[in-house]
Amino acid sequence: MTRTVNSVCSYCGTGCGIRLETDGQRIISLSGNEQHPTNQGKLCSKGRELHHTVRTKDRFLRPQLRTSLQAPFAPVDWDTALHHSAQKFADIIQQHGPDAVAFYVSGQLLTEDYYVFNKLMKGFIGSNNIDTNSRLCMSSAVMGYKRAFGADGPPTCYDDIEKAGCYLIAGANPAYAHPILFRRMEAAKEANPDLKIIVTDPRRTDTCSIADLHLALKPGTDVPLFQAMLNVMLWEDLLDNNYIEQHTQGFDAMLENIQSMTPRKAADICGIDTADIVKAALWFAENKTLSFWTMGLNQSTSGSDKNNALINLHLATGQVGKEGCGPFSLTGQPNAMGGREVGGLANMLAAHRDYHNPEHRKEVADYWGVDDVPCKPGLTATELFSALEEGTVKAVWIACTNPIVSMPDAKRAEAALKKAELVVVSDAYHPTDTTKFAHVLFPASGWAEKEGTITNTERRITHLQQAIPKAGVSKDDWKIVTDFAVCLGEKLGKDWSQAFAYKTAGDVFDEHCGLTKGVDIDISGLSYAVLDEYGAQQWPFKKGDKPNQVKRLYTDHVYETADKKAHFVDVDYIPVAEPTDDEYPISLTTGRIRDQWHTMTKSGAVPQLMQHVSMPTLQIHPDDAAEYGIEDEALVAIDSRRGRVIAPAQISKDIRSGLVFLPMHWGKMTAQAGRANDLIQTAIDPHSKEPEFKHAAVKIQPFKAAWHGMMLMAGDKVKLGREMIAGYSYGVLFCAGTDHPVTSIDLACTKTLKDTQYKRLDQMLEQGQSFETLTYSDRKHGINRKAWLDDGRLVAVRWVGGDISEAKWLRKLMLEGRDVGELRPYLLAPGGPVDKQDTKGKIICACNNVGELELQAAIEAGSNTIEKLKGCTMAGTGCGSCVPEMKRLLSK
Ligand SMILES: Nc1nc2c(c(=O)[nH]1)N[C@H]1C(S)=C(S)[C@@H](COP(=O)(O)OP(=O)(O)OC[C@H]3O[C@@H](n4cnc5c(=O)[nH]c(N)nc54)[C@H](O)[C@@H]3O)O[C@H]1N2
Ligand SMILES: Nc1nc2c(c(=O)[nH]1)N[C@H]1C(S)=C(S)[C@@H](COP(=O)(O)OP(=O)(O)OC[C@H]3O[C@@H](n4cnc5c(=O)[nH]c(N)nc54)[C@H](O)[C@@H]3O)O[C@H]1N2
Ligand code: SF4
Ligand SMILES: [Mo]
Repeated sequence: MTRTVNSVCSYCGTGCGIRLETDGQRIISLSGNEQHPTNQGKLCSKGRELHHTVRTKDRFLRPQLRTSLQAPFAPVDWDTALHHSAQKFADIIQQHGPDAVAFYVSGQLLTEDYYVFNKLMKGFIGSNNIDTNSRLCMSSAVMGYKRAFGADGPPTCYDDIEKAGCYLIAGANPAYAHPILFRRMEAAKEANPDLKIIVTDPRRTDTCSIADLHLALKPGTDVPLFQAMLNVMLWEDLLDNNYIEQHTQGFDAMLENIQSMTPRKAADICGIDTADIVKAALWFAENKTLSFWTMGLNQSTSGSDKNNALINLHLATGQVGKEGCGPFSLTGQPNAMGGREVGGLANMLAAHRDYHNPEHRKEVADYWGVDDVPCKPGLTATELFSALEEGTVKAVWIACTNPIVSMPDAKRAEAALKKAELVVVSDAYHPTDTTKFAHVLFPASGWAEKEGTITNTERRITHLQQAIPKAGVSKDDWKIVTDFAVCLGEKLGKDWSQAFAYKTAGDVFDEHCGLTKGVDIDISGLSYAVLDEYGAQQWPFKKGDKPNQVKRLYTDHVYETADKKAHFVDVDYIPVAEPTDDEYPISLTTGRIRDQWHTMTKSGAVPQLMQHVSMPTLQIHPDDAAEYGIEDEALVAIDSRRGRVIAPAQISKDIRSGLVFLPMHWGKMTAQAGRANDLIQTAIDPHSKEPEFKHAAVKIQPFKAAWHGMMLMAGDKVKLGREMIAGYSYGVLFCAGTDHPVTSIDLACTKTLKDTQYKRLDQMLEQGQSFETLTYSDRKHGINRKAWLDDGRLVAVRWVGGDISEAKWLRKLMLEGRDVGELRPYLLAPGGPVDKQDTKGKIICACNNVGELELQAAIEAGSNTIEKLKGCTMAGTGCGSCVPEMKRLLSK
């Protein structure tokens, strides 16, 4: 007996609908939901593999407790774990007050989870010390919207994609970060070749494959660019003066700043052509323009100002609240929007209300049945970690986020957690880089195991149904909070059981909906029943509203500000916080790759997703590589004032000279020396408190390794589990994973390995099994190679010393899984057999396992269009995420 349930992809903010077929125990199949308006059945490479992340070896099943960070964890029952942590929280609150404790939560929690965390901290513990990883992500966009419209309301919808005449994609790489939305943009461009597409990004990303104009500006210079564009529009008389007069405020006050930013001056600051700025301005003003942006604008010490400088362009041209245009901030996490709605940030109250407004506080307090809610802002993410380091906050509960990888200046984040008296972590996986710093661990039920709602980028709320039983004794996050709340109340001599008496996630949702009554996000007309009957719905959805009634906000041009007008914000150009100098002459930026999700606790367990990019590589321009003596694929040491990362170079003209790029995904557990946030500083935007992840000053030099090696492993036979990789403390271990089902690990070290260390590595890999082994060693040249064979098939290879690229053919051999037969003598010898060439090359299409070399061969043989290339190689016929890269190969 199988049944089908509705769910949503738990990766990006696009919010693709998913259908899961289940037999009640397992997920039997996963597919895109054809009925869901967001994706109409499509899924990207990550979404398609989501079911492979639910029952991995490191799924976290039982609560764990320890008294000190040195002690090992011991499994305990829920009561023990809850009472222990509640007692500690209560002691600290009684001794030091409610501001000595904090919650650090996540835009990946479901709205129901988020709501109860927020209610417990703000309404019952009595502090605003709850912040979320959305601080690292969306907070500048929230600030931008609030300053312009008086509320955090993204006014647009996905249907505008087909109705626009121009896109401005600013500091965003949707080809990687929002693939299904990008598919829709690609299709719109194909259907309407007149559609103008402008991309602003210091790197030529795959998103540029559909661009008519790419402005490769210097990091952090977006404000002057937008100001100069407005200046051009003003000069060319392209502004909507009626709109400005009737519906906005603050235009005149910013004129001086705008008029002094000439295109030439901006071109100088941004490092781009004057003519391109003029072109972008004309396209923007002469067409219906939809602007998309994400972290290239938000993650900056001038993030809020970048947001408002962009929104100013929309206000000046009257392009808000109308079809086919408007400012459209893309949310990163699946429920970043839901978190904003429940007010899960330290400077918000619940349901879009303000903590400094006494009326708002009273409304919320009355609804929750408490005397008051706090009027003092809470600590934001980086402030919270500083307070932990200083000792003013003594206990923290971290839920659904992995800050030891994702916070700027990661070593400081480690120091902060080490200092805390109590660190509670609730996660669906263990170990993670953060659980290593915890005293108490709560196992959370994961995606597909729980029910709830999330809100996507276009304000659309989808109901996720539970598909499979909860892993181990894990509980839904909202349930963990509820149980903890009752327990904490008891310890404080209070009865909170009525306030947290929810039996189901639906009870929480109904309460949340009730609290939104009368505010801009009013969803008092929603319930699970409505969502199940009519499908996912956008907010607002008032009592009495019809399904699909509201698509866009501010269509009446009445805003949520006190004067009901939209506000221009006069901003100044503020350069990056840590300018490059003689000692640290290179600018570092960080971001995402196509097939990994954040700190890799989920996507890192899926071999297919390791194929596209398997290591944290440093993207660097050929001129810089030449200047610093760095060769392609050779190891580079990247140093900032805070730390060092070692990564292989990937020389590419797609990045500006003077700038290097590192992916954000790898932490200590996945790459000992590859954690990008060891380099990033904690400088924040003064308004949004969002960190400057997109720039740090660094220096680079070739890394001299005593040896450099590679481990290849066939996934199912032998494995260095994540735990073992973490335990593998000698040398620099880059990364685990790659060619399915073969896993590879890149090793490098400044010291030569001792025989005992090799032995330990071998034991970890063999795990008591016996294999046929072959060895080849040449001490003089630091060569130490070993191959493991099972029934004649290659299952693992250690390749240390000599030319590492020579080991690549072994990957292929392993992948084929055939008897090595007559190749046996050549396996480890220098030179190898003659026909060892890799015929695939780097995997481009993860769905159909098609490599770069195969695509090149097909192009040379006459497949000169995307359609022909698809037909002959099958690449690009799965999720389509690799089509931009195929186009790039074609254009080469
Ligand atoms: N595959 C994948 N997709 C994801 C995620 C993931 O982990 N993996 N995470 C999700 C989340 S939470 C988020 S927030 C989004 C983020 O989505 P994006 O913001 O699109 O992704 P990033 O790679 O962080 O950054 C985008 C681009 O900003 C550019 N940039 C850097 N500095 C500047 C600057 O000063 N100005 C401008 N104009 N551009 C600049 C970078 O070169 C980079 O290409 O992705 C979501 N989707
Ligand atoms: N250098 C650099 N750093 C960055 C960024 C950058 O661009 N550059 N981007 C920033 C941005 S935009 C973001 S959003 C953050 C993301 O950073 P994080 O939030 O730290 O990254 P995730 O890996 O998504 O962490 C989610 C955690 O929740 C766990 N989890 C999964 N499902 C559940 C569940 O149902 N319940 C619970 N309780 N836990 C669960 C996962 O195992 C994982 O440990 O990183 C930020 N850091
Ligand atoms: S675009 Fe991909 S990662 Fe984002 S929600 Fe859709 S399937 Fe998931
Ligand atoms: Mo994010």
